[in-house]
Amino acid sequence: MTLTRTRLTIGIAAALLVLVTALVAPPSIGGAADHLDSPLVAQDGSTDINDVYVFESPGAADSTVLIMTVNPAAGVMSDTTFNRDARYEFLVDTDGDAVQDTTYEITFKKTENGTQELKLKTKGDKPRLSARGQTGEIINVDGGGTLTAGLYDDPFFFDLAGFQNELAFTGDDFFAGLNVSAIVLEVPNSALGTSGDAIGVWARIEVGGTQIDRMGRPAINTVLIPTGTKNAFNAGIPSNDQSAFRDEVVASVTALSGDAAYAEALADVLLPDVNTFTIGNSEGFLNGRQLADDVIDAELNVLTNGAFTAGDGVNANDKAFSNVFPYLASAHPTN
Ligand SMILES: [Ca+2]
Ligand SMILES: [Ca+2]
Ligand SMILES: [Ca+2]
Ligand SMILES: [Ca+2]
Repeated sequence: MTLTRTRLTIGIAAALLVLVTALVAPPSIGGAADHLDSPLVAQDGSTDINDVYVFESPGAADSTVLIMTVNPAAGVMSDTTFNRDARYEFLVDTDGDAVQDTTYEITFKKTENGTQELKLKTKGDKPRLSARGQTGEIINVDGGGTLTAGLYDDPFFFDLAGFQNELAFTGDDFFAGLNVSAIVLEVPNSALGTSGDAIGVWARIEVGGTQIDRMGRPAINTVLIPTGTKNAFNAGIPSNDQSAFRDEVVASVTALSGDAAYAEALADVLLPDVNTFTIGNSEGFLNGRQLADDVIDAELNVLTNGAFTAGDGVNANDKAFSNVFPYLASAHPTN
């Protein structure tokens, strides 16, 4: 390695370390995809969105799968139940203005005999999907599709300790053995639009009319938004992202890549913070996000403008994903 490249690598590591040191506070799980990403969400895991996935159904090319996970380290640091006062929402923009045209809202009742009743309803101008059932059940959706909610293996994989140790990655998956609570909704493509259409998908959680968390792509808030702005980002809406958070994203990407012009261009891709997805397209990230996508390696590469290519050494989840609904791996044993 030349001296220049060594300096560059050290510079990137130092820049990342500055960001990480600034952004990551105890508990140490902070700094993951979107686990414990702001002071507000860290108070209650059941309203902390960890990750959002959007992908073509492996079993049915005419269907799209939407997943959100909450309760980081469920059963250890978080509860294993959903918040009965919260609205869990998947939002879908079908006309490119980063404003939702259809919202799938899931709500839960109190825990009885170990399960919670849940209800799906649709708001907006697309066909109405609705469902009612219990956590842990596979529920048929009226209007087409399938819904479930419950405890699963955390599908996110990342050498978080290595990241926090100046990118000294050892390939140790910090999330191995940990669970999350997940909501999995598979919908007919016809409910979203026409095959080939580009849509934007994100998730949000509201309690009592206040938006606690929202997320599109992984690690946008965690890595690119400064600590003092994280609650505001989570309270924001994608259609305001360019005006409200562009300066922060450009500053962070400039620090990581050393290239202000590159940062300006990338800010046009990263904001608004939605998963862009082409209906009927089976590719993964950045076309939506599939469970097995190594999004951390992809983002380390993109954010450093190709300077950091090694990845974190964790290339897959600790448990195999399934090709059938709900696609997630089963929960690890809990005590
Ligand atoms: Ca979060
Ligand atoms: Ca729209
Ligand atoms: Ca896992
Ligand atoms: Ca990786």
